[in-house]
Amino acid sequence: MSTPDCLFCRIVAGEIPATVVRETPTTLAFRDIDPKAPVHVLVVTKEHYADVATLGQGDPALAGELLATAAAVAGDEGLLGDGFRLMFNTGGYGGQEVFHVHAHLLGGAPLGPMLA
Ligand code: DGP
Repeated sequence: MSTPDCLFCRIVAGEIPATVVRETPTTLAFRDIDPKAPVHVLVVTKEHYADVATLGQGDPALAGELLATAAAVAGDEGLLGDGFRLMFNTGGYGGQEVFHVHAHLLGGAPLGPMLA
């Protein structure tokens, strides 16, 4: 089910343009509008879940489909050899700004340690 005032639901619905790099029946991958790495793709479920905790508990199979899409995009973008980062900002302390579950797929250059 989609949520009308959710930004990523509107991207999934095609109401807001995005550079889509992969689509499956249940997931969508598109480039981040403000990339933090040479490759920065967001992978979302088409169905609205607020965050990865809600998704993981509510529909673990769908969470797996999101991961499969992220892995496929990593392959498409040539990231499997050198590696990449896949992360879910979750909630206020996690720095989440858009409350529709999304994985950040980052790569294309050394990213450094996550927690320095
Ligand atoms: P987060 O802090 O994890 O909720 O990250 C939200 C990301 O969404 C952030 O990296 C910027 C990206 N973003 C925000 N608005 C848009 C948009 O309209 N289009 C696209 N493609 N990305 C967006």
